Amino acid sequence: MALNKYLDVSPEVAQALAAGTPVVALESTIISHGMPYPQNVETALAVEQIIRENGAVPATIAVIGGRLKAGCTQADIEHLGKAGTSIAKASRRDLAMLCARGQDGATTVTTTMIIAHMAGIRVFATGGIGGVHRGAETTMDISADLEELAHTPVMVVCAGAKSILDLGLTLEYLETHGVPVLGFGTQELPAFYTRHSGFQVDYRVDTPEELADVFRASLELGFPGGMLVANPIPEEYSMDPNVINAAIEEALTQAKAAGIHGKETTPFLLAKVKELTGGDSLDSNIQLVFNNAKVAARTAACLAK
Ligand code: PSU
Ligand code: MN
Repeated sequence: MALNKYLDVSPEVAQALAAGTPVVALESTIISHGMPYPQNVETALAVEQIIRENGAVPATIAVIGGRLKAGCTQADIEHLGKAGTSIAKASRRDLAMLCARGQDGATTVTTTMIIAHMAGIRVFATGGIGGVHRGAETTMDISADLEELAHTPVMVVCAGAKSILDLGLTLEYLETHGVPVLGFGTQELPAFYTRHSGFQVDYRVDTPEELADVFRASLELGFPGGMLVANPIPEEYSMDPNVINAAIEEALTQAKAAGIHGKETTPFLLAKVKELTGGDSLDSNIQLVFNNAKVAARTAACLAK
């Protein structure tokens, strides 16, 4: 297969793809912008290990020196983790610039999907996706992640979306753009730190086998888009909704007062929520990513059969 001129697939990932071994993509904005050092690096490496334990090969995705990496080395992950927010947060519109200039970029859900698809990777695990922001009816702040889900055939396993977003409008947008939203073991959209949002998803699916069957059917139908799997945080790690919602409200107020906009909004809100809840939200965040990695690896394994 002729791969893209800017793409580097790591030897291990290339070998797995050639052999039909399951592979799971992982994003890197969660490393650079989503968590502090050194927990970000520890978590990224632990997630790779969980994917291996569940029968798949991990492919952490990033842009390094203008090269689209499908399969980062441990040194790449440490670099992304240490550099943190000094690395560009790379969405679809940033990729050409980073490639042309030979620069580094941390990939969001959007660009991780793009690069995974270029490499031939079907399943991707993360924490949370971007969505329609609260107040989007005037700010028009809608994450490019939703558009990418409509256009790129990769299954994204997340823990739902944080209520820094308007979850109802996010679901409406996904419906309009033809993106199936599957609840894993639930009919309710989970709200990242908590298992409940009050919003219903399209379908409840209870096993990785069934997730693989639905995604295979979508590919066989020739649909260009992806699929969103919403996997609730395990009960024992979920947060008190009152605590987390109060932190989110306060973070939104501070973002507005500080005039934060554009690509800074999501990292600002995530950092504030973390600050306001002490270490608790970080612990929950790490655990839900582990949980998503497990489901993604098992689904990739079923898809590879
Ligand atoms: N939501 C989270 N954690 C994250 C992100 C979102 O709970 O780390 C990151 C992901 O990389 C996602 C990006 O793709 O933020 C969305 O940014 P924006 O809202 O600017 O599209
Ligand atoms: Mn935005």
